[in-house]
Amino acid sequence: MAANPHPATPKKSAAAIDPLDLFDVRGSLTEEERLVQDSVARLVDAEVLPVIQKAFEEHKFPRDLVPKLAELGLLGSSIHGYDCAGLNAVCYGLICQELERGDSGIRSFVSVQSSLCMYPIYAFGSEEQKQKYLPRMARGELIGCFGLTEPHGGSDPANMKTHAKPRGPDWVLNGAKMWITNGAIADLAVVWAMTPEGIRGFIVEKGTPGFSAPEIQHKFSLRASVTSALFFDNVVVPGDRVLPGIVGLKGPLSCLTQARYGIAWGVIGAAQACLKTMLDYTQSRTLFGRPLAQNQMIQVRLADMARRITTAQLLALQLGRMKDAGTMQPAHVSLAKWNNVRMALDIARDCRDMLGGAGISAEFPPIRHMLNLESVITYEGTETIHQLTIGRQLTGLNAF
Ligand code: TGC
Ligand code: FAD
Repeated sequence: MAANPHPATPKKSAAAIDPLDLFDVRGSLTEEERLVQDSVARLVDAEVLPVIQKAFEEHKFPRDLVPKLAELGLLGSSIHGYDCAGLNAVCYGLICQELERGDSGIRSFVSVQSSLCMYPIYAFGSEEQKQKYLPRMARGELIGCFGLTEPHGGSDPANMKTHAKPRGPDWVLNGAKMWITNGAIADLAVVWAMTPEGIRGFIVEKGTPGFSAPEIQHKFSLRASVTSALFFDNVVVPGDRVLPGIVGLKGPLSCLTQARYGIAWGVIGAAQACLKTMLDYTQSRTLFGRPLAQNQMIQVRLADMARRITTAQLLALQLGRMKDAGTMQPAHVSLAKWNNVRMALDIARDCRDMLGGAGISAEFPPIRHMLNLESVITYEGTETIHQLTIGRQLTGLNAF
């Protein structure tokens, strides 16, 4: 028999390509980075996914997770010394990604503890402050929060009303902060206040007279995370609780750069969780005599999600490599936060729709991720703030 002149191209098994990692970002990771990702993934599968739906429905942060997060070294994981893990930026990104595959609220807890409370103490604190707070925060014995946003407008923190006046060796703090993650459960708050010299950071401990942190109830988003107001009524802060290493808006903004970096990775996890749900669901649901997945429109929508997740993954990995190389700038972080959160929110909304009526049930994760991502697109700089940051970078003109 004559040989077939057109033999079928040998097909590579489709199983060799991970639908949630089409361009094999994992193949570009070091062994340590893969180990970190795998250990956090196991924690999320074993400890977060079984409890998160109930926690979200009950509007309750699953606090039992804190010692487990600490045990894995996930609190202040990028800090060197002070009982912290000293991992690189890509590892921190992967930690955020896996945690947010579980829920944005759990990633938020770790973002705030690590990037917004431990980081400023590490970067701008005295040696005594670092020794006093960082090891206990790494062990999860102390919980921190970060007070920058004020009720009259968070996008423009330069227009800050909360102020601190010197009185002898101490400071007297007055004002209010709004929408503060971890506030009501925090043992300490890093609070930014206007002083005669400019904006400065203060460590305010729970129980200080005149300081209160009531929880904000009735949220439809980040329900498994604690969000609070902070009030300061003539709060006396001892002189050794001011962060000595920074004066000016650059202080809080550089903390935001750390946290926004983690968010750019984190939201990939939320999007992956939504796409995974749909890959399973569209295979098993039969409509018009065929699986939902066997419709061109459905495949186009799934393909578009995979395309957007892939570009977000490549952006995050390059951002992480730049951060580790010391070349990352705030505008890079703005672009990644904007692109990746928009990607995840659009995907979560589309997945919610493709589930039909079932999409409004807590039984399927997309609506929970979608509602969470409505906060994530607002906090750490709204989408507009990041667009204007890129615009300013491109044109050299300030449109804020
Ligand atoms: P601008 O003149 O641009 O900057 C003042 C100084 O800061 C420096 N700088 C930065 N440094 C580090 N990282 C950044 N991202 C920085 N952006 C600016 C800048 O070089 C300058 O330094 P210097 O030495 O010249 O003084 O300040 P601006 O008043 O024009 O404001 C710019 C703008 C609008 C981008 C900024 O105000 C902003 O980012 N607004 C958004 C505020 C925001 O994101 N708030 C977030 C609150 S925290 C939060 O949401 C936590 S949610 C956590 C969770 O649960 O996960
Ligand atoms: P505003 O600043 O009032 O903005 C309102 C609208 O105006 C937005 O759409 C914005 O994009 C738009 N806008 C603003 N300026 C311009 C402009 N120049 N041109 C065009 N449009 C503009 N803050 C903390 O300090 N610590 C925390 O831990 C923290 N956790 C949070 C947790 C949650 C769940 C949420 C929802 C928020 C949290 N925030 C926290 C606050 C968050 O950072 C702010 O909500 C955010 O920065 C926006 O501020 P705002 O809500 O006051 O909105």
